[in-house]
Amino acid sequence: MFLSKIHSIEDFQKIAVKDLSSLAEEIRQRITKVLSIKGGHLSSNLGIVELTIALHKVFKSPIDKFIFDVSHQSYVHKLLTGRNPYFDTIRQYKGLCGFCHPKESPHDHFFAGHAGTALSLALGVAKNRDLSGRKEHVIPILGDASLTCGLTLEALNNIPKELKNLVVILNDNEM
Ligand SMILES: Cc1ncc(C[n+]2csc(CCOP(=O)(O)OP(=O)(O)O)c2C)c(N)n1
Repeated sequence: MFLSKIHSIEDFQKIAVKDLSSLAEEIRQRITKVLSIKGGHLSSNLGIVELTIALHKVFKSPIDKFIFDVSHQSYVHKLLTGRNPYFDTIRQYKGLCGFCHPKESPHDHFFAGHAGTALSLALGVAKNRDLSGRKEHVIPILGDASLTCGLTLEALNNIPKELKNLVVILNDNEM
């Protein structure tokens, strides 16, 4: 059992690469079990398990900043950043939020919920980083639906003019 030992991102970082597929399976079971009772965005989260694990292995949250579009697909991120013990409170009164929420964790940088905001947000955050002389990564994580939003297309136009470095993750599941 790996998931029950994760109380912080540091606990996750200690897990060996060879054990990450077992962790992914535990995460899928946890999400399926809790959401079968509480409801929520099931398929979006089942579809981003390995990707979120990989992102948290490669980048160093919360210094590096993940910005999830909508953030309906952030449940795996919540489980990896110390919120597994409370995960069954998700979307309940006084429980975990169904989206990213800065009051919930230093790993959540914005309270979103609307589609199409992440790329534009990331542009602003990365510009602030550059103007402040910092070097951390800002990583927007988008679904393909985000590319139907004007705000995203506007950000795509502006990013090459404004930034030298931005890693953008597009999770294209054709849904
Ligand atoms: C402005 C706005 N319109 C509609 C919604 C409802 N909504 C929630 S998730 C979603 C689509 C998400 O698709 P995608 O970004 O491709 O991610 P996936 O769930 O497929 O991984 C929509 C339309 C929303 N959150 N915001």
